[in-house]
Amino acid sequence: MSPRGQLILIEGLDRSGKSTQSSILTAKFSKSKLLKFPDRTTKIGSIINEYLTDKSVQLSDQSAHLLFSANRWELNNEIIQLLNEGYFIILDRYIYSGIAYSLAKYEFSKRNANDSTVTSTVDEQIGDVNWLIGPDLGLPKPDLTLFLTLDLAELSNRKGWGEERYELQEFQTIVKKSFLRILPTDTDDSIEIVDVNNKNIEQVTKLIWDIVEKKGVNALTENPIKKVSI
Ligand code: 2DT
Ligand code: MG
Repeated sequence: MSPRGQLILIEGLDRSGKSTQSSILTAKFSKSKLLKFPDRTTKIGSIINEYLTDKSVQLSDQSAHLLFSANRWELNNEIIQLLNEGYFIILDRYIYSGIAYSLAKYEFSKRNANDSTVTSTVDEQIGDVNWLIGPDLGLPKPDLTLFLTLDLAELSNRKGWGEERYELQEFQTIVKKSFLRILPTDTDDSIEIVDVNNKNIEQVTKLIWDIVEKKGVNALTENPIKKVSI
């Protein structure tokens, strides 16, 4: 088989600049494609879009979680095919957003649960990382994952904030903690944390490109496509 393109994931909090950086990174490769998750243009993506933009839409946390994963599976074959055709694929969010946001919902509802209620409405699966990763097992694993992080104070000043479900300061604080808890940076050297505090777009672009070069994900590879596993 001829060498394949590489799969690069940019994760981060809302408004951390990940969409901007994903586009810039995509343009650095002559043969590349940017995929954004959730992909709101698919069948399942349209349900997710309704759920995110209309707070009256009711879905159990488990169903929402599974829909986000199913939305990735909708693109599975396309991702594999493009990589094998030599495309570099840049992902704007993917599996770690899936786990971190669901986990954050669990922490958030636990924190806000009224102590006087007899039964908790918190769904235990949503607090269980093993359950959360389950539906994503077997998806193509990124060759490199960059997690863009910044202080919550800086984040809340950025524009476009607060329009969708999840865009609450308190919730984002928990999302950040969840990401830092689930990203296996100690054991998995394909995952890097990028601190974007007090950095402009060009500076972050340079930081990202330096890592991409250092990790050798800027060139075609003979390595087989990895799969998400535990
Ligand atoms: P954007 O603001 O990037 O469009 O994301 N999310 C995303 C999940 O809860 N689970 C997932 O698997 C993914 C990919 C993060 C919209 C929101 O969807 C959340 C923010
Ligand atoms: Mg958003």
